[in-house]
Amino acid sequence: MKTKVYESENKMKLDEVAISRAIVSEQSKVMLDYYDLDCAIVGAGPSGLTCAAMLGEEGLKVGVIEKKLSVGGGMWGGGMTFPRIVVQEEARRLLDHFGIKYREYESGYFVSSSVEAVAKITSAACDAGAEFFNLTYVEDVVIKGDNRISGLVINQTPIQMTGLHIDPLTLATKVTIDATGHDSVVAHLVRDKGGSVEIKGEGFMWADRAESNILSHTKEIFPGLIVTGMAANAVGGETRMGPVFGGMLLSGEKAAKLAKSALKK
Ligand code: 48H
Repeated sequence: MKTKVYESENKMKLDEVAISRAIVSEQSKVMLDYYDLDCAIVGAGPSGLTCAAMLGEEGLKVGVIEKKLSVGGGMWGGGMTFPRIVVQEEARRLLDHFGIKYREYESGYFVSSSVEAVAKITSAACDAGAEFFNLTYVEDVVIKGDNRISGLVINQTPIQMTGLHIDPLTLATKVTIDATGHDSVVAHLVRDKGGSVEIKGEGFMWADRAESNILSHTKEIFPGLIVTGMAANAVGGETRMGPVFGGMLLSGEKAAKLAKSALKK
């Protein structure tokens, strides 16, 4: 019987421990470097991803903190699991910017694959140098005497899921973006601990109104904290829009512009 040959003279032999060391060593370097950020984006849905790509393209040090294993937030599922999203004319240039294909349905409704949209915006954010911390959730903020958010308190999602009593770690950030969608988590954290943030709550479905007003709700709501995407509409007391995503992309872009000018100050 012939014995299988697994090794040849010229081929590098893979060492399991070297693989482990490579992962731990590289991630430790990234974490040490990225625990001091220009901008922390909480939530990797469409608005957070767009913001990350745009800020990264400006050469800023951006970390995206996402509590789930996968990025993309509510965009993967399109409408009621049909993996298609609609984008209106105002945001079509952003589909072009990210190289997302689309087809025009009737007049002015541009339809794209939700999977392609998540993949391409994420790819743009990675290419632009944004670093992702997935399976990590924000559980608190750092606010000191200057009454400004200067850091985020983070922990690992599996720790939250298992209810283990393990203390979190803290990272420093000059600007924080709340891109946590309907829950507007960071805004709630600040308000619930006495920060002067007013959260009006999300309204009924009214797509045209929601999409028309989202940019006016995308703003700094507390020193060092900008809200974007569905979080902006939830904080601003605005209506919802269903699976039309132009506003999410435009809001992420505006949040990036606001963060950039805040960083210049
Ligand atoms: C880390 C967290 C935490 C936390 C939550 O919901 P998202 O997709 O957010 P947006 O605003 O970019 O997009 C909204 C859109 O998907 C949507 O829901 C629309 C258009 N709805 C319209 C309608 O009428 O219903 O993504 C938010 C992300 C998610 O991935 C969360 O897991 C993450 O934020 N997140 N990450 N720490 N504490 N809380």
